[in-house]
Amino acid sequence: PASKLKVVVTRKLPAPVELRMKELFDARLNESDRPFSVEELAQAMQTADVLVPTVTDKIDGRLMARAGDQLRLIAQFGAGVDNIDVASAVQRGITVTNTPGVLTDDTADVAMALILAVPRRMHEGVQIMEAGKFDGWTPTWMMGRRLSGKRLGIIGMGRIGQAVARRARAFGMQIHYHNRKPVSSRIEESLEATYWDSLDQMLARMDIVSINCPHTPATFHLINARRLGLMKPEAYIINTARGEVIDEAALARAIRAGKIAGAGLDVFEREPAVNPELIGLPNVLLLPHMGSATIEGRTEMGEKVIINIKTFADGHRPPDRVIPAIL
Ligand code: 8YV
Repeated sequence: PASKLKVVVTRKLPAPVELRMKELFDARLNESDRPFSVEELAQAMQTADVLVPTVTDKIDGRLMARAGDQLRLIAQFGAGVDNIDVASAVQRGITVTNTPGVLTDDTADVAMALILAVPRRMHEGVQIMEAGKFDGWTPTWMMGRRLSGKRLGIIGMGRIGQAVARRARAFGMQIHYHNRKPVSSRIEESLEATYWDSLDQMLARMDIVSINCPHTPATFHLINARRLGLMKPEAYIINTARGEVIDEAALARAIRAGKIAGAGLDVFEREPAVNPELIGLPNVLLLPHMGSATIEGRTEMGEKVIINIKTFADGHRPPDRVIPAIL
């Protein structure tokens, strides 16, 4: 029964989630604010029936090889599961679940905030005000770029990509997208979205590019120096997905060389490290991986983790099982 399951949670979660976990399971919670070390993770995998990791826990093949036979479920607190070697988990008969859906709107809001803020030079404006450097309005003061009528190219048209598209349409943008395959014609029509089979061709024509795909072997450094070179010099790039999708060093070089106009980034290749070449630029707005950071979202993510664990413990297929083939 669910009540006896030993559930190890690697990070501090919202209090109501932790409370519920303690009621339902033999829950071992992380009281500290720091992540588990590799050894602590390994130990958790050797003793827990269920592991609840987050994006900051790298559960690779080596760690997976040290898992005990009792470990049956890895219930990720998060939508992206690129920190987990899902294929080797499944090979070992370990089910992996995630928490999609409940963070869609929050993450799309942050993407839209960056889409609004970067071309309109918002954070440069904030810096000017905070430095007391507003010397008065002039007709050419702080001119940015208009959004309406511009082309937004979304890479990855899943739940979050579509939510970004809906928001951008309300601001008068034209929606274009690249995906492994086109979305249904119903969705395409409702968004009046144009599908590009060729990412290269799409990139060359977009005013803003938003990354909304998962990080997989196929999307690692999808945006590299060559592809940045295809973009218009007036174009901006926004990333609220995973840092690894962009070659961060190449992005910094492209921005500094004026090959693209700027970037809004919520995620980084080697978090929490940020390429120093990206810091301090007026046309680069950086956020500390806060796309899903709302009280509501993080609580609902925890509730989803609990539902996945309970369903699994009751002998049923958990609602958010991750299937490696579709990654
Ligand atoms: C979380 C995320 O902050 O869900 C994801 O994939 O990136 C964010 O919502 C974090 O990853 C939770 O593990």
